[in-house]
Amino acid sequence: MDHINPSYRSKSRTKQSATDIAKAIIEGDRFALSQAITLAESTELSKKIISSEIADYLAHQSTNTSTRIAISGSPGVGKSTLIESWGLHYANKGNKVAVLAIDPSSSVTHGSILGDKTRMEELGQHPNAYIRPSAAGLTLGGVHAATRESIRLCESAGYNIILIETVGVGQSETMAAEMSDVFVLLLLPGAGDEIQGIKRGIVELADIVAINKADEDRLQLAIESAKSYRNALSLYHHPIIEWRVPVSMISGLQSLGIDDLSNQVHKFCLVSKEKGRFTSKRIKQDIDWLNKSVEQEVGRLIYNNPKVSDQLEKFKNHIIDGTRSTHSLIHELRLLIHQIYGNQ
Ligand SMILES: Nc1nc2c(ncn2[C@@H]2O[C@H](COP(=O)(O)OP(=O)(O)OP(=O)(O)O)[C@@H](O)[C@H]2O)c(=O)[nH]1
Ligand SMILES: [Mg+2]
Repeated sequence: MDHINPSYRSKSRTKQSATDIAKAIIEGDRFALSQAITLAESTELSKKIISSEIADYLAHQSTNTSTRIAISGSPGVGKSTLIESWGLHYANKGNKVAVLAIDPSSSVTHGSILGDKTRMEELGQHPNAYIRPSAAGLTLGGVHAATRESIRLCESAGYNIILIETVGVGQSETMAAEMSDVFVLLLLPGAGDEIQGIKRGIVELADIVAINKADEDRLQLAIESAKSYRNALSLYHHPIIEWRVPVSMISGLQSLGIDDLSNQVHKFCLVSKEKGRFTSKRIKQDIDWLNKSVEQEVGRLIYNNPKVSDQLEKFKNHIIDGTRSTHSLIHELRLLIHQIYGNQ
């Protein structure tokens, strides 16, 4: 069960300092962990400040040897069902498993992993597991930032297996790749041209491919698709030259092939560590994120500048009535921005 930190629990919410919350997280208090994730998801300035203080406190404290695994694939491919059986597999071996979702659609659907929790019923009750529903109402950048911070917070709380489910197609896969150590792509048994249904770029993100639902009457089809995916992937070079992307067959529903999948993740991390890529990839991910955040923030500031936004509105009308070329409008806008912020 959770540890209860008396100094943390005895204080009312408003009196809890960032240090109280951070200490409670380290002691394994799930409530404090959830509270810190909620703070990380907040757009309120005062909450952002507390969230940053917690993060800073934990940055000095946390020593972890976690594995961040992204699980991706088309809607309905069986990601949540796999996370239930894979998560249980890890949790039963004594690992602490955290499940997070990257859900850019959550502002519309209000957190679809909540629905998925029903597919993770047993895992949700396991003492070694923590499932965090996706936050609703965040912007794309907000989802990215909150998920990254949630990963860190879970690791500080001692979770060493982080399973990240991508929800929806497109943006969430890229985001997951930008914050995971291993990217697992799930595909369905089907003809070789199934690969066309998945964006080529997404296949190229994969470190491990698994043909899911390889059970019952789909088994034969799965064997054939595994073969054709292996052929297709043999033409492609993984960023780690020594790594050949494995294609395995699994069934999340019947817990088949889960050992094999865990072994592949383990092997991939070993190779990645041997090549010195594991840590350097995490550092690169953090630096890329820092750069991206600056771009977003600068963009937002410029966009919200009344001189720019007024001009932008006028320019939109020029596009609607067809009186000016977009090319020249962009040029004029660029000049205006340089005029306001200095031409460097
Ligand atoms: N036969 C079979 N069915 C499966 C398997 N895994 C999942 N399913 C079924 O496929 C459907 C979708 O499963 P989910 O786990 O919700 O799939 P998902 O990828 O998380 O779906 P989204 O979150 O909506 O993108 C459910 O009806 C599952 O019972 C499997 O290994 N074998
Ligand atoms: Mg799901």
